[in-house]
Amino acid sequence: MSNEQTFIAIKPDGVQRGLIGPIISRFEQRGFKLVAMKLVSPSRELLEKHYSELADKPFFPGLLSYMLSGPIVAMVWEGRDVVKTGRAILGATNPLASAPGTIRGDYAIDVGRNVCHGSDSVENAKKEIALWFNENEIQQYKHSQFDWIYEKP
Ligand code: IDP
Ligand code: MG
Repeated sequence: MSNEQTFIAIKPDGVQRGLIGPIISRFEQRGFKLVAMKLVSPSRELLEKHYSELADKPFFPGLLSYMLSGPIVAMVWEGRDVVKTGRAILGATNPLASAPGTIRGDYAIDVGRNVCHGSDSVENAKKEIALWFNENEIQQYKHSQFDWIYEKP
């Protein structure tokens, strides 16, 4: 399927450190299609929902303060296998374990300042996209490069 979608976010440290362009470029240059993007300051309630699976973790309060510390670039990227491949582009959760060439492996050191977020499954991607975006914020268009990126639709 070339229309799989994932939720990718540039966290407050990524925005403040001038990494919006480089992070977007990695997804663009790989061939994925941007279908939604906004610079947002999410509410605590939204972030509690977004990270609900981590509510019991000792780092949860710190994670919420981190995510509330400045604006976030929220995006939806579309393309074949984009959920799994998006995670590979991001690198491991702990940047010290991320391979060079990944976003976290090139731009981050601490797990609590790992500059980006990406959905970890197709199911969670659907939930996260619905949490962060209204349906009318998701664009539908043909990517001009489509036939140069995919052998078969
Ligand atoms: P992921 O972002 O790679 O999917 P998750 O396990 O879902 O990783 O954790 C969500 C976020 O919580 C991480 O990206 C990171 O910012 C933060 N986090 C995870 N583990 C730790 C930790 O041990 N200390 C501090 N922050 C953590
Ligand atoms: Mg996660």
